[in-house]
Parts: sequence; C-alpha cells; structure tokens
Amino acid sequence: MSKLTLYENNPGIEIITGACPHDCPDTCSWQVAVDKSTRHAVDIWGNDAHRITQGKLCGKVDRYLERTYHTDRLTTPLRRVGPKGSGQFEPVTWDEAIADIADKLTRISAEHGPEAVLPYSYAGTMGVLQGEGVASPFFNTLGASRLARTICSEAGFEGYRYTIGASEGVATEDFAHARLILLWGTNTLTSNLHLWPFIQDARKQGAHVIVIDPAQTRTARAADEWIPIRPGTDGALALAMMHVIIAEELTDADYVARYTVGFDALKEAVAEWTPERAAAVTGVPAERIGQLAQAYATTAPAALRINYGLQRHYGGGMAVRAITCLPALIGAWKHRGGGIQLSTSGSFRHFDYSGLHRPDLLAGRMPRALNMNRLGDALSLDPAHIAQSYYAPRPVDRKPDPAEAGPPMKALIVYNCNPAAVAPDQSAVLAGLRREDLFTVVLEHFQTDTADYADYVLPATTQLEHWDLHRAYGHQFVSLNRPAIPPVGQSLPNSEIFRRLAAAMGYTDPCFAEDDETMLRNFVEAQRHPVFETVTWQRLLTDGFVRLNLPDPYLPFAQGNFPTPSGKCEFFSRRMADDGYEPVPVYVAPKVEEGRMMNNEWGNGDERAATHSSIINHSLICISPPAHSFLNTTFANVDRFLRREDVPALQIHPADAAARGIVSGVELRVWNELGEVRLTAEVTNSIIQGTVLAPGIWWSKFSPDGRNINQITPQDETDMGASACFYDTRVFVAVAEGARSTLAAELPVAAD
Ligand SMILES: Nc1nc2c(c(=O)[nH]1)N[C@H]1C(S)=C(S)[C@@H](COP(=O)(O)OP(=O)(O)OC[C@H]3O[C@@H](n4cnc5c(=O)[nH]c(N)nc54)[C@H](O)[C@@H]3O)O[C@H]1N2
Ligand SMILES: Nc1nc2c(c(=O)[nH]1)N[C@H]1C(S)=C(S)[C@@H](COP(=O)(O)OP(=O)(O)OC[C@H]3O[C@@H](n4cnc5c(=O)[nH]c(N)nc54)[C@H](O)[C@@H]3O)O[C@H]1N2
Ligand code: SF4
Ligand SMILES: [Mo]
Repeated sequence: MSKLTLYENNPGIEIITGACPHDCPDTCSWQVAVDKSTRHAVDIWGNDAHRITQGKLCGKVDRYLERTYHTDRLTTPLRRVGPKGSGQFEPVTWDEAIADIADKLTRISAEHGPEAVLPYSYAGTMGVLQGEGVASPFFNTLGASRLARTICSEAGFEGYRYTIGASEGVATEDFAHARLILLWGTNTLTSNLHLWPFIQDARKQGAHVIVIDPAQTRTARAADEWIPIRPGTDGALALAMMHVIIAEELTDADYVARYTVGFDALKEAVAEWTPERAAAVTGVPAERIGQLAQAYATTAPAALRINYGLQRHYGGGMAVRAITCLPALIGAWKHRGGGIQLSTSGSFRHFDYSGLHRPDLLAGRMPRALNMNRLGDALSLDPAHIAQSYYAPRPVDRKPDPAEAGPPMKALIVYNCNPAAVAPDQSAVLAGLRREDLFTVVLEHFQTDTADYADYVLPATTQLEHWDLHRAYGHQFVSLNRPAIPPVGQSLPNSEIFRRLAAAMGYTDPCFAEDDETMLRNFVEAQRHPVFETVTWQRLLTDGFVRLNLPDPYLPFAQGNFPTPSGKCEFFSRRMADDGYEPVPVYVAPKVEEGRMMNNEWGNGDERAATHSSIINHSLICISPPAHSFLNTTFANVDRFLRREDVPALQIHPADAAARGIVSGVELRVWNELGEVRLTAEVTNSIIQGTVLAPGIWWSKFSPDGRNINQITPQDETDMGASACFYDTRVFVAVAEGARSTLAAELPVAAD
C-alpha cells in the first residue's frame, strides 16, 4: 500500500511534496508526512505520481529523516578555538558570526583585493536557490575569484556537446523500448536506480543488457552480460566498434548522409582501429568487439547509457566523443528507445539564470576563474601553483605566468561541498586548509572533515527545512521543494546566510531583500523560452513537479536537428579543431599507461629505482567509484550506512592479491607519490586483474588512519573541460607492516 493512502485521511498529518536535493540523476519527487501539532516529520516516501520516481526512494534517502534529525546535526554557529583540523569550536550567536565574517571579508578584500576570496561549492544540494541562488549575487558584488565547477562531469559533457550539441538524448522512460542496452561506465543500480525499472520493462520484451565496466558491479551482475574493460580505454573500444560497423557496411547510410558531417574523415580515423588493435588496448577480446559492434548495429532500438565513470580519466572527453558518434552511425536516433544518454541536463539549458545569479553585479569586472579540482594548488602560497589552478579547459586556453597569477587565497567560503574529503590530492588540499593565514568559513549540516578546518562553521538547513527548485540530469521534470518542518536548531538556509552576510557587508541591491519563496517564484515567472511554458508557479505548488514542454515521446534527433554549429551530428568538428583538438575521434590514452610515478625524487629505494616498465608491472590502476550506501560523502556519517559499508575497502583480484601475499580482511598500505591510505583487502573476481577498486567516499575521520582515497588521486586535468582524473591513478599495494588478517583473527580456533 502506498504511504500516501496511509496518511492522507489522517487529520493530524500534513503531507508536503518536495524533491530529493542530492547529486543523483534521478531527482526524485518525495512526500513527507508531518505531524501538524509538533511540526515533526514522521515519514518520507517517493511520490507515486511521478513518472520516474514511481513511488520509490533509494535506500539512502528513504532514511532522510534519520539524517535530518541526527543528533550530530550542527545547531548553532561555531567559532574555532583549537588548532586548524582539531575540530575544537565554541558556540557563538549568529549576529557575532555574521559580523565577524563580514568584517574579515571586508578587510581581506581591501588589503589583498576581492580575488583573495574563493567561494567553493558543488552539488551537496543541486537546488538552484540553495546552490548559487544568493551566493552568486553575493560573490559577484564582492568581486571574488570565480570557481569552475569541474569536479564531476565536464570532460564527458564537452565530448558529448562537440558531437551532438547538447546534453540531451534518449528519454529515461524510453529505455523501456530498447532491445539492446549498453550500460557503459555506469553503475545503474547504485547511482541511477530509477532507470532500472525501464530497463527491466525492456528485458521483459526481450532486450539484452550489457555492462561495460572494469568491475563486475551489482549492475553487471544483474545484467545479461558483463564486458570487463581496462580503465580509461573505452575510446579504443568505440573506435573499433565504428571500424567494424563501417567495414561491414552496417551503417545507416541514409541517416549518415542526411544528418551527419564528416563521415569520410571518420572512416579514415577508424580505419586503423581494428578489433585486434583495440583488444590489445582494452583487454576485450577482438572477437567480442566484433560481435558487440554487429549486435549494436543490427538491433533496433539500441540504447547507450554512458555516465561519468568512464570519463574520470585523462582521455575521458575524447572517449565520450567517440562513443557519442555511434548512434548516428547506425541511425539509432530514429527509433523510440534508440540513441544515447549521458545526462538530460541539456533539456534545461534554456533556463535564464541572469535574474538569479546576477552577473551584472560584477559591474564589468572579470575576476580570475580557478579550477575546483586544483584546490590544493589554489590554496598554495607559491605563485607557480596558483597559476596552475587557473581554469583552462581547452588546449587553446593558457594558464597565466606565475607573476600574473594574482594574490594568494586569504579566505575560503565552502558550502554544499566537502573538499577535505572529495577533492583530489588530499595532502595538498589539507596543507592549504591548515594555513593559519587562510580564513575559512564552512556552511554545513554536519561537522565534516572540511568543517574541522573552518574558522567559522555555520549550521545550514536541509531540504526538509527550506525552499528550492530543481532541474534533473536523469529526466525532464522541474521540481519544487517546499519546506516541511521548521529549521533544526538555529540552522538557516544557505540563501539566508548569504543574505545576512550581504547586509553586514553593506550590499544594498534589492535582490538581497527578497525571501526564498519570492525569489523562486520570480525565477520561474521570468522564464521566456517555450520549453518552460508548462512550468508555472501554480502547477509547481499544486503538483510539486512539471514536465518540460517537450514532445512526448521525445525523440530529439530522429530527423537530425542537432544543436551543433552544422545542425548535424559532427563526426568532424571544426569547433574542436579551433579549440585545439583533433577534429575527428581519436584514442587518447589514460595517464596510467605512461606510468604516472616517474618522479625520481619520490619514494623509497625500490620505487626510485623503478624504471617505467617496472612501475607499470608492480603498481595497480586504482579507481574509486561510489559506495552503494553513501552519496559522495553524504550519509557516510550515519550509523546505518556506515554499518552497511563496513570498512574502507580495497577490492583486488585474486592474482594481484596472491602476488602480494594478500588475503581478504588484511590491512593494506596503498600508496603512490601523492600519499598513502590504509584500506582493508577484499579479494574478489569482480574487479579485473591489474586494477583495484576502493568504494568511496569515506570521511577521513571515520577511516582507521584518518585519511581517505583522495590521498592518492592527482590534481591532473582531463583532455577536455579540465575535469578530474580521479580514476586515472596508479598505486602500490602491500600488506601493512604489523597487520594481521582480521579475517584470520575471526576464524574459529580449535579448543585444544
Ligand atoms: N576519489 C573520488 N573522489 C571523488 C569522486 C569519486 O568517484 N572518487 N566523485 C567526485 C564527484 S563525481 C563529485 S560530484 C564530488 C562530490 O563532492 P561533494 O559535492 O563535496 O559531495 P557531497 O557529499 O554530495 O556533498 C557535500 C556536502 O554538502 C552538504 N550539503 C548538502 N546540502 C546542503 C545545504 O543545503 N547547505 C549546505 N550548506 N550544505 C549542504 C552535505 O552535508 C555534504 O557534507 O566528489 C568527487 N570526488
Ligand atoms: N549511491 C550513490 N549514488 C550516486 C553517487 C554516490 O556517491 N552514491 N554519486 C552521484 C554522483 S555525484 C555521480 S557523478 C554519479 C556517478 O555515477 P556514475 O556516472 O555511474 O559513475 P561512477 O559511479 O563514477 O562510475 C560508474 C562505473 O564506471 C566504472 N568505471 C570506472 N572507470 C571506468 C572506465 O574507464 N571505463 C568504464 N567502462 N567504466 C569505468 C566504475 O567501476 C563504476 O562501476 O552517481 C551519483 N549517484
Ligand atoms: S539520491 Fe537519487 S535515487 Fe535516492 S532519492 Fe535522491 S534522487 Fe532518488
Ligand atoms: Mo558527481
């Protein structure tokens, strides 16, 4: 029975519709039952009326009330009293905190220039209001350094957009119509749960589902087939598939002629990519590549679901670019359920944010833009590092000369993000956060790893306590989130915190006087693009969500109409050539193939003596995709989920384990030139040989050695979009000295 029926006739209960705020494609519509007399939320469930949510939340958000009412919630502003990182704070009033922060920012800005202030945020909430809604006008008025939000998806986006113009594609619900589905570099059952029922519907109609992943994930186990692949080599697989499709004349010649440009150039580019050559690169047997290409080209509709896992490598942009050529080559776009989906966020691209973000408040200034993946560099005092932290997403973009890099960072304002745990090159990030001359403010729900380094921690409301509006990256609905309960403790919405800071700084623009509801209503009513015709404030208030004004069913490219410069799918891209890339798809190898650890200054004798080939032979590629029960670092402090994930683990293939004397349960030392982390071995066939997998993202402070996997990830940038290379890393792995196998310790011993 639906939870709605359980509560809707109960006079003591009010039901409020909202939306899940987390960084997840599904953006579920939820409903909350609130006790009218206490204003306490008593239950939460997925909205039955939403086409994608279908009445279900994931296991994490089903327990959102446990997180919201957690005894560890921050309930009062805090000021640091101990050393940075020690987590010692004293409570202060909001007035004191706001006045002191405003005073510090004013002084820093006067002394060092406003670019010495860096806002640092990501998608802890994806809401347009509690995200950049008031933060952006605030930092624009100040003239603070700008942040390029590159940590997740930019490489893939760039590769996708160069090829087909926008992050659009097969509608999620249309996967039910596909007959062949490739889940490529994505773990659907963990990170995109609400796609799965549509895949199951397709299977009931005979669809075949293949997972392409270095790990046999729970999705791979639930699918019809798993094709293991070496990390970072997907581009080679796509090139070889195109080679076979073209060589065997399996293309849709009519679609290619009408709606693509550059077929001849593509044909030439893939000519050398025989399945045999790709097999040597990817580890996928040549015969299997041939069969995959044939099945893909001859089964209609064929749907590709790619996601971000495969683009967290150096060549991630070009890999996505190559894969994105496939559907046009076989005319898959013509069929309902045919094509590719990376993200649906492009459906929302016509949102006009200018009234909300207020770029006009920059008043002609253009502050430096820094790459969030290089936070370690950005917080350095060394001008060479600061210059490296500049956002330069394309080969034609240049980083400045160190002398021109500008002032060192003096203030860091963190919201919706936990960089001490999630950003690459953790040692560099922590070195920056430890600087006594860096003034750090963290807006948070909990005392995270990052909050431990703050000068002020400000308690923020959760989605149950504030207004917001949401796009989605896994469907085409706009959702409104209405507050269901009063703020816990003295917490305030991010919007209100920035509003109070603005007032204390003397900012007088009328936008800083608007309340949340008014801001959202104005934002919705200001939209002029026809795609938002259906999205009225009234409908959002009544239903909680509205589908964009898009055709239903949605087959965006059945007749071309690609939003590229040529209006076609661009096998050859002039824009890429102009930006400094190869204009046709090529293979860009991951850095791990070069053996990243080439620095002779680093390491012990063995490591220093290691030649390139011995590094490749002795180290392992390390990837760290999401743990099932955490959402990035969110929920990773809630007991229930910590118990489910057990310990920070490293999955390792039996052959790699045997070579190192590793058994399951033993404590491992995992290290490279950047840092070291202790993880517990899990010997398993579900990761390919030569690669290890550390499910993430644990809070460092809840890890036995006080560190997490981002100790060993580099600040390197991907080929496109200056994205993060989280999965493009090599590590050495050994049993930690003095470690005893916990598994062995737990085994029953004979009672003699
Ligand atoms: N090694 C490794 N590192 C990774 C990844 C990986 O796969 N491997 N994944 C990367 C990816 S894809 C991403 S997107 C990033 C994610 O990195 P983050 O965006 O930092 O991760 P989250 O845990 O989603 O959110 C961070 C914080 O936002 C807070 N928050 C949520 N809502 C609000 C709010 O309304 N107000 C305030 N003030 N705070 C709020 C939460 O309490 C949480 O602590 O991590 C990246 N890091
Ligand atoms: N439960 C849960 N859900 C989440 C998140 C979470 O932390 N927990 N995080 C959210 C966020 S911020 C994001 S960005 C998405 C991320 O979700 P996805 O986009 O699905 O990406 P990842 O989980 O990073 O990686 C997906 C799969 O790619 C595989 N992979 C890694 N490298 C390669 C490669 O080179 N080639 C191929 N073919 N596969 C590879 C990994 O083993 C993993 O199984 O999920 C969101 N949803
Ligand atoms: S995290 Fe994703 S699947 Fe879970 S409730 Fe939120 S949107 Fe839905
Ligand atoms: Mo992400």
